[in-house]
Amino acid sequence: MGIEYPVIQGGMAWVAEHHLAAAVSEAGGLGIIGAASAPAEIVRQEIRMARELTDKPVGVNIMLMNPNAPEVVQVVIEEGVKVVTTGAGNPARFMKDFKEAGVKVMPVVASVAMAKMMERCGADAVVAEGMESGGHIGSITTMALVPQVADAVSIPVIAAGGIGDGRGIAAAFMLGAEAVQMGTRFVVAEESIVHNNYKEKVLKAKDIDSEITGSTTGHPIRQIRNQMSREYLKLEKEGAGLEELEKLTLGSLRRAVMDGDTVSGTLMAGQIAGLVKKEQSCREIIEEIMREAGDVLKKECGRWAE
Ligand code: TUI
Repeated sequence: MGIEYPVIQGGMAWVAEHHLAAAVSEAGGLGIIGAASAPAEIVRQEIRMARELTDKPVGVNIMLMNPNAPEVVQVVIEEGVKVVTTGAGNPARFMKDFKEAGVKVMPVVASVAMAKMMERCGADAVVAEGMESGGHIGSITTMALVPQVADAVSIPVIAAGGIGDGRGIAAAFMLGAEAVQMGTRFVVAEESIVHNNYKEKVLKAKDIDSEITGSTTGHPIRQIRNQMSREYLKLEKEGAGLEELEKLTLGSLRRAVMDGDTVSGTLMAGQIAGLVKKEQSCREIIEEIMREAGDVLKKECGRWAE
């Protein structure tokens, strides 16, 4: 991928716009623009604006539940983006177009079966994402998922979910990953456009402060506990229908990210938020975590060599 460090930034809806993606790439990682539910032309503009900020490669995350996904795929190809991650679904129907255009595809998977299917249909790598992650998640932890995926496929595995510092990177390597994807730590980056109220919630969160809504809808979402998550879970417990639940969450991530509404907004974040304690530039984050990873790996190797 032509990057210096094996650190990929999660393609977070509303959060992963051009400033953040360009800053991560400029710092030697792989910045990703999260297309989420944006119209394709907005994604085109985001790609172009990122390129004004960096000459390094920037990828795009395609959220497959977006009805506009086919148009976003075309824009990504037209704009000459070289690497794509996908989430919340199966990208098989786009694989032929991506291959023909020379785009590397790294689907996010939450199970071994999905990882194998993605390898069969031509994925260049898979992001094995555990349920410690923020946002839309599967049901297996990173610790259990990554080694099972690494054994099941021969393409590179990127670990995601619960990784927030160099110890997490070192651990991911031990589990068979060749790179990591981080989201929550980048939510509070200096270059992240996330509203300060949201950043404060992440910085103050403890290990147990997230919860999962939407388990009954088939789209479980990890977020920091607040009035919104409590109300949602209450409605779910009372057997509310999809329509009523969707009414509650309509625009709720945008409200949190853009308006700083920490009451009725959805504060997506991973379980690792508890160790994210300060706002830093993307360069500081990446340099710090790579130094930490090197330190712990050297220390452990020395211990085991004795
Ligand atoms: O996609 C994510 N995380 C996200 S997407 C998102 S936007 C959203 N907002 C409201 C409702 C739903 C989405 C917020 N966070 N992570 C990647 C990921 N992909 N996690 C789990 C999966 C996944 C799940 C099922 C990947 C494949 C899959 O396969 C289903 C199939 O079609 O076989």
